[in-house]
Amino acid sequence: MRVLFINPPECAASGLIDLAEFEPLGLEILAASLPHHDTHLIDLIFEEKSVETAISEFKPDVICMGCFTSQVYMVKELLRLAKRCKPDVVTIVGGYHPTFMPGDFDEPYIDILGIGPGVQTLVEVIDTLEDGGDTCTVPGLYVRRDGEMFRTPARVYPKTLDNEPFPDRRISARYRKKYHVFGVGPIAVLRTSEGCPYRCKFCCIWNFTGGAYRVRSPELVADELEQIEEDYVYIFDDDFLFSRPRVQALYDAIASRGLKKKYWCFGRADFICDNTDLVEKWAGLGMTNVYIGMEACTDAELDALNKRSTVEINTEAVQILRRNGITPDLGFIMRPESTKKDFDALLAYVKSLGIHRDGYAEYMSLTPLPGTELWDEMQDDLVTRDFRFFDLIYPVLKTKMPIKPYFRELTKLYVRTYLNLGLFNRTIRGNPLGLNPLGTFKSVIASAKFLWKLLKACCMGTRGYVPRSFGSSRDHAD
Ligand code: B12
Ligand code: SF4
Repeated sequence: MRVLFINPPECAASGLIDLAEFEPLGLEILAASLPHHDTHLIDLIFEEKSVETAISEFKPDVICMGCFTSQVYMVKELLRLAKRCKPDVVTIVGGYHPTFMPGDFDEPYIDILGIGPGVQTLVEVIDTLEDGGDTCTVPGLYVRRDGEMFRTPARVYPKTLDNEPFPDRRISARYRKKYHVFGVGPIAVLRTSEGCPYRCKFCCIWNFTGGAYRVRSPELVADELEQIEEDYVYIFDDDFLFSRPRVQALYDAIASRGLKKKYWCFGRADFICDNTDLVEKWAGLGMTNVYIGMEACTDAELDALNKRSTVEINTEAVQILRRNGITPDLGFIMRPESTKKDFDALLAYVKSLGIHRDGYAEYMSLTPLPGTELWDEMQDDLVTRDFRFFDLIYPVLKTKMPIKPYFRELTKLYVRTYLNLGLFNRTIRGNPLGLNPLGTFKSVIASAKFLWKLLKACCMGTRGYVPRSFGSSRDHAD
């Protein structure tokens, strides 16, 4: 069968996509699982092609899209156009939003929803379609039948990722030189595990895999790395630094092959503090950046988020990374009840860490994404259900401070610690050989545009934050 994968363009209100542009790893893995079919990718982040043109060129039997929460309207619109243009094409959508909010896709132009991790599910769906069988027999789906969405039995997943194929990076070949993070690239992405053993209240990742944490064997990870041409590799595991024996085994497998690459990853502070020897080893192997979800600057807030870390541990982890020449990338979450005092305390904390000199920090507003514990708890506190605003920066929960002063404090955090001339400096100093000129240009412009958006929001509230492309369709007022 001819299967067209479409990666949607920028959808979130923050408009930050140019800051970091990655290969659509999920779609590449799905394409790799269909070796006996014709597969093709259109990445609308880089191409302004219409769905109609893509369909007339590739003539697909099936169109597949993944969907985060912020992408839901865009993905639906693209599938609506696809069905109008080719009524017999089978439209399938999977990923986070369909898994947690299947009702949002109950539309005549959507035929099938994939629930949870998609490899085995998609293989069975495509084979069934080819054989003219009934997709209602395939586990892990919602299938449109007689105008209703029919839920098939839940899927049982294998215990490891070892039988999943390596991503088919040929489908993204024509975009690969463009992939970058903050201008560093070309960068590839790699996934060695799926899911997370922790249970943070604001995170939907562990729920997406039904609580499971599945890993790929270190030797297979090294095999995949050997096939990656790029010098930079972002390890997309939700929590790469989790199990000491595994991080050691991955180090051994990669080091023994003599692979010379620069790595970025996500990791927890407690692991870094408990395993300084491994941090040192990975720094020697080429680890240049580690993103830590710091979340807060008080233990009480960390406890409330079920983060299972402390300020002392978080602070020490940043120092350990720095001692090993690794750039700390930090994420913080502002609560809706935050006051000016809380913003000031966070600013003082981040400055004490020296992030304004040689790291990155992002400040998010607590967002109850579908699939999180918060989503169930905080329905009454939402000020909007327009999912384009669920970009983790816009405060979708009722804030204690009025919206304009809230934005002023948020902007101050960004300006004082990140969105300043030091950004350019840090990009160059951190990765002198890997600079991707176009990526650097795009990320600097994206940062400037984001700063402008924040400044407008400080003066105009929500109106200043809304991109022009949204029209007047937002459902909430300041
Ligand atoms: C890399 C990344 C990005 C990249 C995008 C990379 C890309 N090209 O896809 C960037 C930086 C641009 C990004 C941006 C955002 N992201 Co992001 N991102 C991630 C991250 C860390 C990894 C994604 C990934 O590649 N995973 C690995 C691949 C293999 O998994 P996958 O794509 O999900 O695919 C699997 C399944 O979902 C499923 N599947 C996917 N598509 C399909 C299609 C079909 C037909 C089927 C059957 C199955 C299926 O099968 C695949 C294989 O198992 C995830 C965390 C995570 N664990 O996923 C967050 C995550 C997806 N992001 C998230 C969010 C909130 C955002 C932002 C809104 C804000 C932000 N600050 O990050 C923006 C929105 C962007 C937009 N355009 O609207 C949330 C989404 C939650 C939700 N409910 O939607 C996540 C889960 C992080 C989190 N902890 O909450 N992100
Ligand atoms: S926030 Fe990080 S540590 Fe917490 S559950 Fe999500 S991926 Fe795991």
